[in-house]
Amino acid sequence: MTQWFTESFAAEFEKQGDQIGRVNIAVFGKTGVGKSTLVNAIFGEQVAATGIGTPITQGSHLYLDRRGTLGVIDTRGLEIGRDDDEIIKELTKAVKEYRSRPLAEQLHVAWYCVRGMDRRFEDAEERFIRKLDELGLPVLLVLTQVPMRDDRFHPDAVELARQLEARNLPIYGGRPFMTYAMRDPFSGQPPYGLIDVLRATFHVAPEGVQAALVAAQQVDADLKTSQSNKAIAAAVTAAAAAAAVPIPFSSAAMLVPIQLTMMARIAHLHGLGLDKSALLAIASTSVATSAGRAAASGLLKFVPGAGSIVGGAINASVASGITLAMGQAWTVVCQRAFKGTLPTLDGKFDTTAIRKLFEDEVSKRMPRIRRQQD
Ligand SMILES: Nc1nc2c(ncn2[C@@H]2O[C@H](COP(=O)(O)OP(=O)(O)OP(=O)(O)O)[C@@H](O)[C@H]2O)c(=O)[nH]1
Ligand SMILES: [Mg+2]
Repeated sequence: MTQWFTESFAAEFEKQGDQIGRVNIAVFGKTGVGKSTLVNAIFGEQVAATGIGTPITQGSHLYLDRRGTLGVIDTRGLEIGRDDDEIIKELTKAVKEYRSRPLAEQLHVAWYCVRGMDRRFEDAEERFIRKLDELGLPVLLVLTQVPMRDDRFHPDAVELARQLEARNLPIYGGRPFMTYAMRDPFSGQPPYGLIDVLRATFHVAPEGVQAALVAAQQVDADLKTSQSNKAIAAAVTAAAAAAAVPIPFSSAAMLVPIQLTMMARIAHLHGLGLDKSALLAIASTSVATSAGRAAASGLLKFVPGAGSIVGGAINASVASGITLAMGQAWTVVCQRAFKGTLPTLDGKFDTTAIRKLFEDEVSKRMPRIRRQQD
């Protein structure tokens, strides 16, 4: 049973990974402004600092670093304000070349970074931003390393932002985002503004790569929940449809692939790898202790309360109700995995406690379903 489950989950996990694809973000700005620091703060991995990556087109100074659902495009060896023609030439070539490729291969969003305390912004930078816009890339302008105190941004950064706004640049929102990406141990300045940059990026990214962005980012747990709710809604609809079809065998079994898809997708959205996801899914749905039971009897059997009401055929509202409860309970488990707050025992996941957590979350949502069945 565990093996069947693990294999099915792994297959579905891979499929969902392919479907989620990748979001590709191009990051520009002068050297040392904090591009890599910003990327790392939002995506949590040492993506931009690694220095590995491949030229995005032959002989190009534009490099693509790929990590799962995220691609970051960075310039190396060229500088804005000095080598603009070269960068723009390479970028134009890349954008054109990439346009005919699948969505996950295209460039989706550009961030242009300026250090907030640099009191100047060059015309060459403005030309560069306008060029990005002409190439069809949505542009976010980010002011980096902006000190903040008593809810006020540093006046010099405010002044720079005002000047930038007056340039009427083709940027999202018409104004820059104020950010501080990494705590400064000396001043104690905490990071801020990252969620705003992320949400704006989500807003301008093509719909087809939004899930990839949600999966890759590490700063906005709520965005992971809301995107998970979409996966749950799709599963609920599919479950109702499956239960509504009169078939000669248990409708409950029909729900298994639907729920596996849902669980795999939600795990991806929380950035959990296959090993961790499969382990948590097994712990949650108790399949590990139910060896010998036929797979066809469905995951529902392993959900407390559900087994008793699922004799065989189930109606559409029960099917959707249980799928909803499972999806929401699984989201709670994934949220806690993402935040690192799942119960552990001797440094490992406490599977008994995790099962109890999942079951409690399902039970909370079950009374309504039981009543509908009566
Ligand atoms: N405390 C703090 N330091 C920062 C922040 N942003 C950048 N820095 C520091 O500024 C320096 C340059 O940051 P990077 O992120 O490497 O800058 P970059 O734009 O990627 O630079 P290049 O890759 O050379 O183009 C590093 O020492 C960072 O630690 C920040 O938000 N807070
Ligand atoms: Mg860098």
